[in-house]
Amino acid sequence: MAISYEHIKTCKQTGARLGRVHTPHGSFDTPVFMPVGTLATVKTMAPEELKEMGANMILSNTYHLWLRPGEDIIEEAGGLHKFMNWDGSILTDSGGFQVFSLSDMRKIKEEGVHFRNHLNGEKLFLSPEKAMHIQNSLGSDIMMAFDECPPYPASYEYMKSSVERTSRWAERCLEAHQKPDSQGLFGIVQGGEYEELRKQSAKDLVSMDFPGYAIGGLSVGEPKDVMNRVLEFTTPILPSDKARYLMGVGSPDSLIDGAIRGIDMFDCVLPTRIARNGTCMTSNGRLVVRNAKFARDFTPLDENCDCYTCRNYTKAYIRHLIKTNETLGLRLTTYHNLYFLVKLMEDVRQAIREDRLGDFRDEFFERYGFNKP
Ligand code: PRF
Ligand code: ZN
Repeated sequence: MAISYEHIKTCKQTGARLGRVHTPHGSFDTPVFMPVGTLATVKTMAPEELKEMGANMILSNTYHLWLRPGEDIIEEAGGLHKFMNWDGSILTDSGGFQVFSLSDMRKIKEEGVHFRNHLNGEKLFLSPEKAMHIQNSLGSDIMMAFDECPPYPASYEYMKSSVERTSRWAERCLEAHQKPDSQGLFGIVQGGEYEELRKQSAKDLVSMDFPGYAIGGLSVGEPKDVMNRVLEFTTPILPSDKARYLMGVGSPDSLIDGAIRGIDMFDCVLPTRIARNGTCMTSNGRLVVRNAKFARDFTPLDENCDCYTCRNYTKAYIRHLIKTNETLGLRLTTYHNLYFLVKLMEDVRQAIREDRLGDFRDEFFERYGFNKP
């Protein structure tokens, strides 16, 4: 088995899990946040910088790499790790979600999805078999099953037929996967906000015995309490000796609330995306460094942060770089935001060790401003 989950302890105050995931490219402690490198690069960051800030696992995308440069070129380079000079672990999403969020004119059929290339309009087709073939060529440590992520809200009837198809597609993914010894394939639980369908989806996938499970179809516009409720009735059905991954979730409050509900892995473009328009995550909440009020602020982005950016640069300087479109500005804010989430997850793990994640949550929410009306 390429991927294994080692459970270390459960937080007595919250039930959150401390663990370790082992992959062919090393191990990482969980709960973990995985930076997103859609096009085989975490935008503006070199691999050495990701390593230095403590990231061991990154995410990339089947759909984008299939279109550009093509999985054949990456395979010829010796796989995605070699191609991008990253020797840590890599998880690739299957392309399903990107097809649903980026392209128009898609037709979902039993065999797969017909749609148009979001770059040039060319007709394309993606199926469970094709998504497995591409991810086998990329050589990621964790591959994701090809699923459908329906929009929110979706009717119970639609969601039911979608969940059933996603289960059939998951079977086909297992069947088509060529390298189970070197790449682990995770199943993706869907079902929207419907308890019965989430349970059905989880049961279907668990019976197929994947080395890990993701929860998809959340953070698609539903209120926060819906996400929390779905996690509360879904994670207990998943086997406790396998990793659980909440897809596309990366706001600090959701990372903590997800961990409390038994999630081990998270990814999101949020920290890197907002960094590039000059928004930073700090221990006192979000800070828009572009703001005129920082023109003469010669203090760091976050006085409680010891990242490379905060040790060396001021808000006034970073604001100037961002306002003048200097690339160093994007690099400094990206570094800080990723470091902030990597460090947050370290703090979450420490709080689990000490059985005080509930207290940690309350203090963090108070400081960050999540409790304000
Ligand atoms: N499925 C897949 N990738 C995803 C999602 C999903 O449901 C989400 C939902 N937030 C993000 N990325 N395959
Ligand atoms: Zn910092």
